[in-house]
Amino acid sequence: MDIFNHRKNLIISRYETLVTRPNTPIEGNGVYERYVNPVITAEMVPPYWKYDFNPETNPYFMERIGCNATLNSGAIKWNGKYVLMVRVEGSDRKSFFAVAESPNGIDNFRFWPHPVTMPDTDDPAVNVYDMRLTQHEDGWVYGLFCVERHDDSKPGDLSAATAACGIARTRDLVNWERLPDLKSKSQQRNVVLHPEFVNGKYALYTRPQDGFIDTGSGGGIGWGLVDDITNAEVKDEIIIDKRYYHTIKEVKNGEGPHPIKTSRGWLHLAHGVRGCASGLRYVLYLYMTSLEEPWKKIASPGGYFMAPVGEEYIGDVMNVLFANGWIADEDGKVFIYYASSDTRMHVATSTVDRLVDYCLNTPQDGLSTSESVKTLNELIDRNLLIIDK
Ligand code: BGC
Ligand code: BMA
Repeated sequence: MDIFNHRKNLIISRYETLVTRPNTPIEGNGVYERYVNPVITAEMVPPYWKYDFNPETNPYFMERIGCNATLNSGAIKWNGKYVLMVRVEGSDRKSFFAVAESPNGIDNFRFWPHPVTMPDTDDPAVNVYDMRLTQHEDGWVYGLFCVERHDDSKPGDLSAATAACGIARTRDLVNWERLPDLKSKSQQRNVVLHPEFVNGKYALYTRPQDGFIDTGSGGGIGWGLVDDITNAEVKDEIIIDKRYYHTIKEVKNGEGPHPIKTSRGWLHLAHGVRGCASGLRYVLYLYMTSLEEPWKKIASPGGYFMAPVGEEYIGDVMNVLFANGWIADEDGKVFIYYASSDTRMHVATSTVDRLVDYCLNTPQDGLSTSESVKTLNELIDRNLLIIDK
């Protein structure tokens, strides 16, 4: 067989093996189950996105367009399928959005034929990433994402950037209407649209920041109301989940996907960041807010919910778990889609009941060693009474 056909068959069969391999859960701490395989990797992007399939123009069947990573994905249940809005990053460092769907949420994810063509505003972005999908009660599906541009006020600095929240909406996940970027007093990343109107207004989880990387002196996860989503402006922001010294969210935190409505309150998934000698460490945590007043925190389990393990530590940006998508099924099962080290997508599963139990019964962070030891001793003492009998 000639090189072209030999390589073409090899690449297609490797791809098919990867996308059809079954995934199995790993019994863990009881709060959630991880899975043996990642759900989407750069190798699972269709070969016809990477290779020129014409033997005349690509006799060696060489890759023409490289894919670097598949990460931080939004998620939605769509026509009975589990659908991810994947952040695909090319080998040129540009991210774009592409839809991948699975019949069961844990394996057999396949990309739709084309990536999303996201319209620009009149101030085009250099890079877009990390879309949160919200099926809003107004009938639209919204995608909110980070829009990154060079900071032209610093012409000599090629790393100077600004971050803003891009807003677009769709009825089919294919054709998108781009709305103006969010106007607010500061730069923004990790902005998320709440699925319901609150006092007749659109409600946003925000993350005000002083600079492109620094969240600055203020801070944490914010909340603001918007009158008109087609010209969105947050005038007043309050902080609903603060950062604290010597916690998993000392340096930054940000809302993940929009919260899940439960009978006990809104269940939130977020990321927390701390600095260490090897850079920033990103972990996931949960919290809950009141059903009636989603800006009021009612549960704040201490510590992280998930942190990297094994190969999750390794990738483009080491020591990072990041999640901006989850799906709650009608039967209460929850699919948590998280990326490891800005490289690949994974799933973890749990249930609304277990996650709410986790939030309401995990001790809070007492903010000091003494408090942590006190909390630990209380559990040990209660257990020893039972175990000794
Ligand atoms: C990267 C993001 C990152 C951000 C802040 C962007 O250029 O694409 O992944 O979160 O910088 O570090
Ligand atoms: C950011 C996020 C993500 C990324 C993370 C780690 O601030 O918005 O895009 O996963 O940093 O690089």
